[in-house]
Amino acid sequence: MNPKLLIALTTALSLFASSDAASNCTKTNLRKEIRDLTHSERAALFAAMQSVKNAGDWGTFVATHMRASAEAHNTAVFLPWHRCFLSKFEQRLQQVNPAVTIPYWDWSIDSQAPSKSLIWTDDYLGGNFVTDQCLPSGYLKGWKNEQYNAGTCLARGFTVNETVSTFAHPAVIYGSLISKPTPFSTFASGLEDNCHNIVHDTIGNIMSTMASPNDPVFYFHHAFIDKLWHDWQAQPATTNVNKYDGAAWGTTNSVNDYCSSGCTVKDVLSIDQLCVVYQEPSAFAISTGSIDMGSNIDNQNSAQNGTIPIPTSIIPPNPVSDKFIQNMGLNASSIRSHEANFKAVVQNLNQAIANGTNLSELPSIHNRIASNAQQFAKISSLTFALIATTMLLL
Ligand SMILES: [Cu+2]
Repeated sequence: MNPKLLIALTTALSLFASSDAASNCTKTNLRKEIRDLTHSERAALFAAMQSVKNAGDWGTFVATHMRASAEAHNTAVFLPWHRCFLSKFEQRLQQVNPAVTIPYWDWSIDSQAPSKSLIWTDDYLGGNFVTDQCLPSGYLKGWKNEQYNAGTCLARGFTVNETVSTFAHPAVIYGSLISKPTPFSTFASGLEDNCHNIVHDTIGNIMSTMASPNDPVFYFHHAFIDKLWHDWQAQPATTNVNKYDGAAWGTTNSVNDYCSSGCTVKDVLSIDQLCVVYQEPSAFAISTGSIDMGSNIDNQNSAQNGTIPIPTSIIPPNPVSDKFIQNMGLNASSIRSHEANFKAVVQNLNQAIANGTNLSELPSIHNRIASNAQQFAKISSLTFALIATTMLLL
């Protein structure tokens, strides 16, 4: 390659990288919505996962999570423990392929009909929520569980419950959870109980146990939970990034708390410390979902997934099953009261919709679209800088 071109490329790329993660990062772990990975990025991701599995290390992560059952759930360290866990797992994938990062699954895009998501196809995670048979095709073909029910098929149980619950709608997540000024523990316990649990419970099978990291969707789900924490931390005009407390669980906590996933809380409070950057979902990713995001996207929805109903009002998630609460050793009364509050928030929102508020007019959705536009502008300015520098040097 022409050395001048190389310098131009390096300059432009370093300008781009330095605008994102913390300045002491040698590389940025850009985490994208899973539907925004290219075909070759997906192939590289699942190849790295297969390699970690073949090397015998997959089960080590499952075991770490199982040991942390009481420590890392329904406690103040829930969010930092899992942020650290994801980072360690990402580092393990990067030992196989340094270019791989963990994508997140923005299940709020699919919230009104999660079993119809594009991610349950062979290009992504495969499906098999009809039987308990091993996945017959796709990247995870024939995968077996480790550490718990070891040797049984990796399977999902959507239809076991007959009624597939909805997940939290983005208008509710962004409008009522992310943008509300609350103590950390109020936010974190609401996020865990109202948004996080039902995804595990609804997907079912191994995902509704503490051995859930057996299913790669665990990592994509938790990356989204981690992104939502970051979204809350990044709210303008707040100091949310430094917030951490245990009041909601009646415990005294400090940022010196240690997480058995391998980090001290203060070392993971900001995703900058892990050199992670979350990219907002593209219009394409949003268009594949089952939420009401405005007429253009509704039309794309109908074209792509004729069977997905577009709601005229938001359907709140079902309460998680008693079995799930038992399996996970959780606190039923705390969960039930969070669920009741959340249902009331959804009912208020539905009332607003009935009174003429268009879902696409909600501030949350505008924010996300504006944020996509900003990213586009950033990438455009990178392209411009690249072209300009190249032309100067040639
Ligand atoms: Cu967990």
